[in-house]
Amino acid sequence: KQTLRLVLGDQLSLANPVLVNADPERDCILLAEVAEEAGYVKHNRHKIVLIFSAMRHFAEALRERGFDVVYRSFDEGVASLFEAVEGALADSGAEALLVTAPGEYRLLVEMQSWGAKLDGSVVIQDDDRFLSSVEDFESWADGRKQFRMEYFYREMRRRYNLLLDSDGEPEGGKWNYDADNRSGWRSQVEVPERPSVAIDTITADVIELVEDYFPDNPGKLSDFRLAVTSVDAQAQFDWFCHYALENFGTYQDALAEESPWMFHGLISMYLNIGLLEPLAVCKQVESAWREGHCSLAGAEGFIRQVLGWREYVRGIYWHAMPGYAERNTFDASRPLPSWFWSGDTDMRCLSQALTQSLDLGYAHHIQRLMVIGNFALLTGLDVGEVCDWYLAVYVDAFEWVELPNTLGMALHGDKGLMASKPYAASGKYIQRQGNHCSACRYDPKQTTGENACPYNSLYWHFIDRHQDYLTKNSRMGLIVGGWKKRASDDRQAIVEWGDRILATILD
Ligand code: DLZ
Ligand code: SF4
Repeated sequence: KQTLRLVLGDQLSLANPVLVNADPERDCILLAEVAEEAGYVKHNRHKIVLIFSAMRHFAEALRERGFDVVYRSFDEGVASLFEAVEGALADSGAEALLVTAPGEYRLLVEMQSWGAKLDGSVVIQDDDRFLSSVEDFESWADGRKQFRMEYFYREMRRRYNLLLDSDGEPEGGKWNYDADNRSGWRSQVEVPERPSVAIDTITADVIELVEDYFPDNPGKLSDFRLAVTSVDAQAQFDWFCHYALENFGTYQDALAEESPWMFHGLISMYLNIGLLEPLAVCKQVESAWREGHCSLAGAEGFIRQVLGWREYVRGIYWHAMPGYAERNTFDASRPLPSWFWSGDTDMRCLSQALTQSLDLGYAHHIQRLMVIGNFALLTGLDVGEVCDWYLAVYVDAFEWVELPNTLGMALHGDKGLMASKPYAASGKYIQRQGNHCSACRYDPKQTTGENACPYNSLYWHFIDRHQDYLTKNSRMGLIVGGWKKRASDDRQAIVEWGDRILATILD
């Protein structure tokens, strides 16, 4: 064979640029389950099963297309992608290696060193499966003092002609329907039951393997229910469009006791590993709206996430790496409490968000941002540790998407490069958005005292200790002003209670 084409565990689509021009006669394709990728954080077992099983199914699909596929399974003990490549080059006699640029900076740097270490040539191709290339984002960013997702998103809407009327203006006359997409949850409607994906023998084998090799990683595999092929992922997405999209927008920001996934799409993991394509899902949702299956606000909310935020965070990542990972606006350095790995806390909202994250590898946006992330922001947990936790725990987490969302958006570690204000909130916000508080031992209306919701004193503690910084933020200045006007006795009592919470809650 002439060329070895390496396909990574999150590049499983036929649109992957290394496969587009592949020739079964001349080329050989390599997929490898390796210790280094499976071990650089304590990945959720759902994530490992998803990736390994999807890799194995994809290898089968390539073989059915006539390709010569080299597949290294985890129990062969291959240490790294480099080792797998070295072996496959020697075995196949190929002279060149072709790979699509990886989604993580650490792996790109590593791959850039391969050429010098191997006999053959190494070509790293751009990943064109995104709707905004790294260069597109750079030219958008060039000369802007501040980045705002909203403006990036509007350009993307125009560029891809999504939700535009015949004059090229936004449908309904507005670009942004966020205000219609943030109802609180009081069990207003029934949450539809999600169909499970059948587990075939390939997935069953992988589950067994992962249970053997990763006994200490989080993830309750008896609940594994993810699609591992593009056909099944599409069927899950079709189900969403039929049964959940109708309520998706309204309850996008809601927090529910009774369901871990509410009306959410649950497709980020499929988009991120290549089983679904971003433009196709946006178009399908636009059609659903045009056919009357959901509100304009709901369709806009969905498309904003995929066409806007998802592309924007990737742009920020490649724009700001490698220094980005080291940023830490508030010098947050408290160690992650051990219960982040068990969910064992009396704070009901937080316990539920942590538990489902660990058990299922999934939590929706508001749980990640306003329950877990907000807690980490208010208590000043170590930015690096929190980022590693998110990278490990979620099935859809790859650094290009995880780092800007965690370090930038949730922890404001980048001084607002990513989002215009810190997403700090008290228990009042969590109470408004959902029904956890009525099942909680704490009271969201109290700020001090044994029954007070910890988020309340922690919120003011955060405002107080970072007032000099926050006062300069146009969206936080008023809050700081209001805090300073409160009677000093009140402030002192709240800060002292916050100190006590910090001293006791973070074991
Ligand atoms: C996340 C992951 C895991 C758990 N295992 C593998 C693997 O064994 N082989 C592989 O090719 N990819 C794996 N991945 C995905 C890679 O880590 C991913 O390609 C990089 O993080 C770049 O986004
Ligand atoms: Fe969460 Fe506070 Fe409500 Fe309890 S009272 S569920 S800790 S917001």
